[in-house]
Amino acid sequence: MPDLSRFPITKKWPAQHPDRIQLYSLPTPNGIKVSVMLEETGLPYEPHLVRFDANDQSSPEFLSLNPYGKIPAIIDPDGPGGQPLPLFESGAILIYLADKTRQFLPHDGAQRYETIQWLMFQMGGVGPMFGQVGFFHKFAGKHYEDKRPRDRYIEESRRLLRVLNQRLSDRAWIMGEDYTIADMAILPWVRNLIGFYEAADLVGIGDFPDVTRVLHSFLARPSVKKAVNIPARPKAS
Ligand SMILES: N[C@@H](CCC(=O)N[C@@H](CS)C(=O)NCC(=O)O)C(=O)O
Repeated sequence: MPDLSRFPITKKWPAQHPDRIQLYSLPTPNGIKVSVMLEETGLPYEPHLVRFDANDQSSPEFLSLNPYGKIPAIIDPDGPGGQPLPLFESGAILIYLADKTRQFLPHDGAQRYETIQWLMFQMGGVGPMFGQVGFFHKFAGKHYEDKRPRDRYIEESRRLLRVLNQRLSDRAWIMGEDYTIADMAILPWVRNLIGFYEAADLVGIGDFPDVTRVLHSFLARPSVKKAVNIPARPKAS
């Protein structure tokens, strides 16, 4: 049985199954990406809930794994060379799990880099811009009198949606017939923009029908249906 005791995070979130991938997360768009990948690949894993309402992400134990204090993060007890591998940043985790399982990312050739290109489009564009729409529309920023920052992020988000809509206009998934980690990274953010952030009208989602078509295909997948609630949030009392 692997010994994970050298990772301080296991003091706060003990591993019941140290032979499984340890997932530290919450079902936010970045968290869901990794839960979807774990469900799709069938890798055995143990989810641990990181509660933002308790500021768990800023605890010394969590920061020992990700000094940036953001979910998701993992420890794979069976990493390269059979040694435990701690990893944060959802894009890096997706590439790692894809390489480990040889699923959802071509192993070599041009298609590999094209898939990574779209993954980076999400990491550098979709996530940060949609996230700012959330801040200025739904959270603290909605009280700001000056609407120019909000409008800037709406415009940037529309620009990203335009690119996605064009890409998807003649494709089932971002990479065509093959469902990949690029879809797993991008679609949870579209779901969040029009769902939790309630920004569908604001960004004019009706202008991007191919994005919503592919979002529905994604949400219909059994693994996705399950993953959007992993790790389970505590029941409201
Ligand atoms: N680039 C990071 C971003 C992760 C991220 O922003 N996570 C958010 C939840 S979606 C978070 O942990 N926020 C808590 C905080 O900022 O304190 C990744 O993709 O993993």
